[in-house]
Amino acid sequence: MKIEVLREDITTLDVDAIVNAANKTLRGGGGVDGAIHRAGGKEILEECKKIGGCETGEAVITTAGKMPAHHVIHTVGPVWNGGENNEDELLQNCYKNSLQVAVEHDLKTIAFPNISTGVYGFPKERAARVAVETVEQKFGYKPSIEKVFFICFDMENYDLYEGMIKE
Ligand code: AR6
Repeated sequence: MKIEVLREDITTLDVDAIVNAANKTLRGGGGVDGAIHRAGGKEILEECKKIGGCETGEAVITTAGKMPAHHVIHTVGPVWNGGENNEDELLQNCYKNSLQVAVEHDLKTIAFPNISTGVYGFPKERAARVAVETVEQKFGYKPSIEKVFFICFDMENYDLYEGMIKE
């Protein structure tokens, strides 16, 4: 079971599942959510509509449509609100519940974007720490996952994750 940090557009990856930093409506949006819906096509939105919505910290799975990945796991990150409003725990839940969904579907490879660090304003270093710690802990219990990719779109996140993984 390995962790790899990549600086890529998540929509191009050929993995079992890419994770989407969605919103509660699951109807698409900007950032990585917009990129995923654009690249995957309308099938994703159709499945999302059937699911209905998703609470913060929870995760649901759909097809990846036209993208090389096989599935999209949609999770809803917390909106940063000063740091004393359960943001860390909710972000942790995003990673835990996405991994849980992957395991339930017997998926081996999963790629995460830097959830909540764009529009939702979560400080990048703190978010990276939560992401890495959560995934590393979870590894011990989840043998069916072989590889987790942290996909960093900007150089700041890439450097943060590279540093933490080396630790
Ligand atoms: N591949 C990988 N990462 C990306 C890509 C991409 N193609 N595009 C952006 N990122 P954000 P959030 C990075 O804002 O903060 C949406 O409107 C980006 O650089 O996409 O969780 C939803 O509908 C950043 O590091 O998600 C919600 O309303 C990271 O993805 C809201 O934004 C997350 O930034 C969610 O906000």
